[in-house]
Amino acid sequence: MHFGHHFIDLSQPQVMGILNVTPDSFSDGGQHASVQQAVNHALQMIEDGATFIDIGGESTRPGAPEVTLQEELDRTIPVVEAVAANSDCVISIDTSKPRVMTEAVKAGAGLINDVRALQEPGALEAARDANVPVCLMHMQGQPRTMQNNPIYHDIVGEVIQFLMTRAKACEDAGISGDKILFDPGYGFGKSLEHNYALVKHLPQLMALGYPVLVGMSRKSMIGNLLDRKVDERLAGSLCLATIVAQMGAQIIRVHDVKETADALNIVKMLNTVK
Ligand code: 7PJ
Repeated sequence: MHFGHHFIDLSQPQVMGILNVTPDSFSDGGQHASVQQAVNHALQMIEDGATFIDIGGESTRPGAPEVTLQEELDRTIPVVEAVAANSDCVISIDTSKPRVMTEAVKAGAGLINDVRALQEPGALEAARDANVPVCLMHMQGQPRTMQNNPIYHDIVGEVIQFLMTRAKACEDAGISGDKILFDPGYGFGKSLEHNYALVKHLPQLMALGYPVLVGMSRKSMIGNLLDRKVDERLAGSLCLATIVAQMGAQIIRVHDVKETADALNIVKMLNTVK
């Protein structure tokens, strides 16, 4: 699949490293220091085996405050520019705001990753004009309140229905089907059982024919099941990454790139050995 000027072979699972550029993710050193810190982190993740670097300036954790357009531009664009200038990875911009999509792609991003699946006004048009692939993610509700008693009649069917509807909206807006990825949105308005049903039945989502991106790294679906704090979720994260890679998921979005790359290299070996 083409991501801007990069071609990435999605027949083997790829690692996407998470680069948060929210203020709480940096020690206080001002704008330049934080950009340099972000670039160093990105370069380390690339060395560790990341093909994609996902840059996000809006925290979508349950209860996180909203961020203004200017703030999000100020956080993300200098980092996109600096990572693009210093590396050869595919930069993904994690945003729902059309202006951020446009500016990030101008600055070198090759993928738009939108947890709101291009539902914000102007987002479909911005993504079409940016002419890079888009990852459409399922979410029930809004980040602030999405974990308050999420309800589904048929979790897998409803997620599939939503993503197919958004893919149709994309194609109607002029975004071709070969530029679309799907993501079931683990942790976004889902109970523990909903999340694990979406792991178990991921092959149903894969069968729709769009490449699948998944993000489960360090999430509550691990912490709540195993009673582990955020910094104790590596084993659970690797287990889930391995399971979905074995099912054929194409892109795995993680914090712990080196460890995940090891796990995925074992899956790749099993995919290739005679
Ligand atoms: C996801 C994401 C995810 C995609 C976040 C966190 C929350 N984008 N952005 N999929 N999660 N596509 O990493 O804990 O699961 S932010």
